[in-house]
Amino acid sequence: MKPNSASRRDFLIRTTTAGVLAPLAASCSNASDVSGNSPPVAIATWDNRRALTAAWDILVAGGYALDAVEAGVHVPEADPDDRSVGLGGHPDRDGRVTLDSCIMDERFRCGSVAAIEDILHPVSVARRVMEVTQHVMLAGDGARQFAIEQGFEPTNLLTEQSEREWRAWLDANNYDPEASAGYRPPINSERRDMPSIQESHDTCGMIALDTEGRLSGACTTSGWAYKVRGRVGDSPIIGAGLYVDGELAAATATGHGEEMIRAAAAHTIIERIRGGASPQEACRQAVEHIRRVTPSDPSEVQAGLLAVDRSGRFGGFALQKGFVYVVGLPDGAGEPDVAGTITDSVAVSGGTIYVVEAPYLIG
Ligand code: SD4
Repeated sequence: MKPNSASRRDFLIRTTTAGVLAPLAASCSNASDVSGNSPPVAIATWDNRRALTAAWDILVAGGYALDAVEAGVHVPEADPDDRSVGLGGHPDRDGRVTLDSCIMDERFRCGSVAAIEDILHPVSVARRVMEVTQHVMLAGDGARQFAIEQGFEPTNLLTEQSEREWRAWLDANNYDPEASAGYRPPINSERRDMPSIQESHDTCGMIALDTEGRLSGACTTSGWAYKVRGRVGDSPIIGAGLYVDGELAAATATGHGEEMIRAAAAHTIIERIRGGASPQEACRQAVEHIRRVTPSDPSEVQAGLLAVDRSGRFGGFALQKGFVYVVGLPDGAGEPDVAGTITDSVAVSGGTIYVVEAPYLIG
C-alpha cells in the first residue's frame, strides 16, 4: 500500500454533495500537456500494458475514449501468444475458437458479439453492431455473417500451439469438461500461463476517460478454455463484463464469467458509485456481492473488477489474490494513491502506466 498522496487526491477528486462526480476543472496545471479539459485515465485488466499503451497514445493526443479502448483491445486480439483473447485463444471443447466482445460509449450506446468465430477483431464487429444496426448483441453464425457483410475477412484463429494443447486436453479429458478435474479454468490462469507477469497480457477489459470527459469501455476474450460449445461468458454481456454510464463511471470485469453474469458485476459497481461509493469501494462491494451469491465455493472462483469515474478516480478489487491491473495516468499526476500495491511502472508518451496488484477478499 502506498502512502496517501494529498496532491493526487486533490488533482483527481471533485465531488458534489450528492456524491456525483463532476469533471475536472480546465485549469488543472497537471493536464497542461494534453488537449481538452480533463486529464485522461485508462485502466485495463491484467498486465495488458501494451494494450493500454495503444489506448493511451490516442488519449494523450486528445482522441476519443471509444477509439482508444477499441485500439487498445486490438493488441491482445491480434497477439497469438495471448491465450485468452482472439488469435491463439483457447478453443472450445470442439476445437473452435469462439470470441466474446463488447463496447460501450458515453451515451449508453453499446454493441456486442458473442461466440463469434473466424474474426480477428470482434470488438470492431461489436462497434459496427452499435453503429449500423438497431441491435445491441449478435451471436454465433449470425454475428460472423454480419461481420463478413461489413467487410471483415474470415481468419483462422486456431494456432498450431492452441490446437496441440486442445488435442492434449481432449486425450486427457475424453471430451467431458464437466467430469474432468480442473475443468473450471484455474484462478488467475491469465497470470500463470505466462512466462512472466511483465509479458502477460490477457483477457482484456479496458475503460477510459478522455480529455473531453467522455467515458468508454471495451471487453474482449476467447473465454473459458475448452468450454462447452455455445457457452457465452460475461465479456459480451452489457452490465456483467462491462458497463458505462457516461454521466458517472465505467466498470469492467474479468475472471469466471458465470459469476459476473449472476451478479451483474459491472452494473453493480456503477450503482454503488451512484449511491456514493468511490470506484475503489464500489469494486470491493461488488466483489463481496459476488462472494455472497455464488453457488460455488468462493475460494474456487475469481473475479477481478475495475472502475473509473468521470473525475478520474479509479479502483480495482478482486475476490482472490493474484489479480493485477494496469492504469495509465498523465504526466504531473504523480504516483497514484492506490489500494493494493504498485509493482511496476513504465513511462509512456505524456504519462506513466502503473501495474497494480489489486487488493482482494480471500487470500
Ligand atoms: C469469461 N470472464 O469468459 C471471461 C474470462 C476471463 O480472464 O475474464 N478471463 O468468463
